[in-house]
Amino acid sequence: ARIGIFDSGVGGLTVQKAIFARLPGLDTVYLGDTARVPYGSKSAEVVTQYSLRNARFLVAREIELLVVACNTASAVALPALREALAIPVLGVVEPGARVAARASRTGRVGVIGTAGTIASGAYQRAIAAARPGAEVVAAACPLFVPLAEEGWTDPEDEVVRLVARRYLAPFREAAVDTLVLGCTHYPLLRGAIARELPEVTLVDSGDAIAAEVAERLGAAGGPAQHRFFVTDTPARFLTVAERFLGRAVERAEQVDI
Ligand code: DGN
Repeated sequence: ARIGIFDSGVGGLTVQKAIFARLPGLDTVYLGDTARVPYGSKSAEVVTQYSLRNARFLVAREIELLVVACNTASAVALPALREALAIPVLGVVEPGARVAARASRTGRVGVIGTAGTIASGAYQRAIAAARPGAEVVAAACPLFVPLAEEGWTDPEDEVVRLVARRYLAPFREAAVDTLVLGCTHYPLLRGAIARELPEVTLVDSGDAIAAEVAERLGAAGGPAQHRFFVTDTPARFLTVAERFLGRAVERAEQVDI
């Protein structure tokens, strides 16, 4: 089986990493829209337009399932993608919300993401639907994205600690017991987030969607083929990829979509 994965850039490789871990024999085609990143600060209309383009590119590569790895795109573009495509489309929001709803003991659940993801209210609605009566606290943490790409993720680093403390203070005050990492980049900052919220269960939405893909497709026979496409020149993507994917990406093809 072959699936398509798209993201606004390199971040979706954390989702791909989670899919690799569960389904090592699955063929994947990854598209990072590196020419148009970031999506997190753009309007829902424009993110939807970019998402449709990404999806059409991948569908032409004979995929049987589309994974929207980008939380921002999942939050705003899923209905349009499902309407436009004839194959199943999975986004990260619903799986992440369901895992969090199940994991929480108190029903006080936090979610962090880009400005676009949080403003859409998609996680807040999905958590409330999965757990009626849940109290959801949400905050955008946009500076986590450049920190992760820059490789500033060490929980002991002074800058990382200050940024994390400032963003995560509302969750401490609200005494959430579960926090959804609702952005592709945040798993890299897991240690720093855990340092600020030591008692809180952290839910990786990438891991949650990987579990759902595994459930749908079952184990695939290897050896798997992986192809990577980007919309900017590949140099920066290739440099940053290993930190997100946990293994080097040797080749990515630039495409104009
Ligand atoms: N991939 C985006 C997300 O998960 O929301 C983060 C990067 C961005 O576009 N700002």
